[in-house]
Amino acid sequence: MVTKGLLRVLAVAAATTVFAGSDELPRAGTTATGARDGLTWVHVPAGVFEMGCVEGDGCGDDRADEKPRHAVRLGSGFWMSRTEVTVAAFRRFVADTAHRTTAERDGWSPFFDGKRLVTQPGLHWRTPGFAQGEDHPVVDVSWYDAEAFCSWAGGRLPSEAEWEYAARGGAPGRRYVWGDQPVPLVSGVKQANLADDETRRVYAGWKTVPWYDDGHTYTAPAGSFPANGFGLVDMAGNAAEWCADWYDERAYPAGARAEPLLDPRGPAVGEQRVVRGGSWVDDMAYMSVSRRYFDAPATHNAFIGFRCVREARPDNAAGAALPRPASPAPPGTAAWVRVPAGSFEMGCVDSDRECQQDEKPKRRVELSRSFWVNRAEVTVEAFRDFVLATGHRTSAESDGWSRVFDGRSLVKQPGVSWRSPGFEQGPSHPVVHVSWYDASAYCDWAGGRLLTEAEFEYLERGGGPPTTYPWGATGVPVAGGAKQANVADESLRRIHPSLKAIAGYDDGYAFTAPAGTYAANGLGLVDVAGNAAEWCLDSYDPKYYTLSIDRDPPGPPFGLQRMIRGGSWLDDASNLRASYRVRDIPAYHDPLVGFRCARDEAPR
Ligand SMILES: [Ca+2]
Ligand SMILES: [Ca+2]
Ligand SMILES: [Ca+2]
Repeated sequence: MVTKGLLRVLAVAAATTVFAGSDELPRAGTTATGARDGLTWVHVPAGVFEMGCVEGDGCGDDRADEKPRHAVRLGSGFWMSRTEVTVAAFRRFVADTAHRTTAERDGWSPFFDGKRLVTQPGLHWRTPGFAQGEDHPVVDVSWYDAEAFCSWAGGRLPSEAEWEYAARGGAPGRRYVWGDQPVPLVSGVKQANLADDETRRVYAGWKTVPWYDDGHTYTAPAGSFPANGFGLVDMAGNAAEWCADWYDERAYPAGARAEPLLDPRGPAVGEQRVVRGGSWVDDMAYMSVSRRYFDAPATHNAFIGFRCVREARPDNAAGAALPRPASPAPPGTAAWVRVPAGSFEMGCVDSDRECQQDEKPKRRVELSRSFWVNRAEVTVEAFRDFVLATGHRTSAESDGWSRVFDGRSLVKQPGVSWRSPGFEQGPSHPVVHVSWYDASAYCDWAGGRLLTEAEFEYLERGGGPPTTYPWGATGVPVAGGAKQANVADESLRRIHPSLKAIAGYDDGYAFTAPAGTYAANGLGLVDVAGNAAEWCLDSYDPKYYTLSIDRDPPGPPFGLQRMIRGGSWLDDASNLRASYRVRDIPAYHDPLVGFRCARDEAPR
């Protein structure tokens, strides 16, 4: 059945492929229309070029990362979208995949007020803060969104070398896409949409290109300015563009080389992805073809967009149509428990001497409606169902690395993800190496949502009186003679002897344990304390408890970090306190943090 579906999709692609039946590689400059995306794609030939700072450009201390200039060989030609990915093309992608962008999940994006970026709720690719036509470049897209689009379109993001090669358009040694003139004009013809007189009309005092008016304050329709030697437009300005590579200021090889570098792809591990080309908000300082900059992959703003590349096989002009994942189905492996409405003391317990400021003041919180919650943390098996149904790619997989515990701290390691977590996990273990975005996408699919922080602490207290720990007043997770949680214990200390653990307690598991190995709490839930720590819905505000409403508190309206509660297999007593608040950026992933979902209606 899968094969039949694939054949049908390929047949559709073949019907719209310009080169169907041809064995010849396309000539440079040949164009084709993308089957899915509707974009125009240009064939860029293989070749050798000089990458980096050109003579006469200076490239001072703040641009040392553009040196030394060095030869690069791109071993094969490729297709590249002629323009930045447009709003229209992105809309087709979203209609086809129901993709929710990072900005949409965050619930906010930065708005440029003329001096600085101000976090503002409700901004995303559909509403970036200014009017955009369908033919404008899509912005407010993260690197993850860009990667997902390019994959859907049958390609990938360009490497940094491919991007610079494409931007140079076959003309060697130029400082700018259009030549060496430090003004975006060639024979009186305007060359790019950047910070100009139009920009200054809205953002008085902003640094702009003097005596230049390109007619656009914000983004311009893709292709409003002349194409370069390869037939590509807007390689300078309009939207800046995500590249595939991790940024490394020392990415370029030091010293003389006999041979050009072949198809460089950047480092395996990093924190920031390369951005190229400058945007509508940038002046000439960002317009040099060799200019490199970067942002964290979850970044989204009104300046950065992207374009994709595609392998130049003869049959790939329109993009190979990928097999669609099966349509989303409800999870079969997750059990749900109904939690009654009620009220409880939230925050620091009086007798607890380890409380942090953000756990205070303690207050009575009411949850006015019953809700449903996963009995256990979402398991590897349930998460696999989700991935098979939706084709979801986790943040860790997109990053190409996650963190492993080396006995002292969490260190980045390539190839680690939920599929390959760095230690043994069976199907009923809690899934880890998942970001808040992954958790949020899973709960959407499961017909639910993440838990609010108040709901989570309510679950931790399990309907009992307020105590320091979810299981009682003492730091050892034993109650009624039964072990209560998988935490940092003697099992873990047998592997890492110097580790801080709960002395004398042995829960039998060094890393994660199968869901439900320990006693259920008063609400019938397992592993609320320990095993995997759990992402919550709420953003973090250290003062939230002083400001919050006490009935169904929803969490702050927005923030840069999301809450993590409950402690993990690597935590000893103090991090397992029921009121303890941990948080991180939503793109964070490690071997400690998983999640469970809530829903307001009974699962069907
Ligand atoms: Ca402009
Ligand atoms: Ca651009
Ligand atoms: Ca343990």
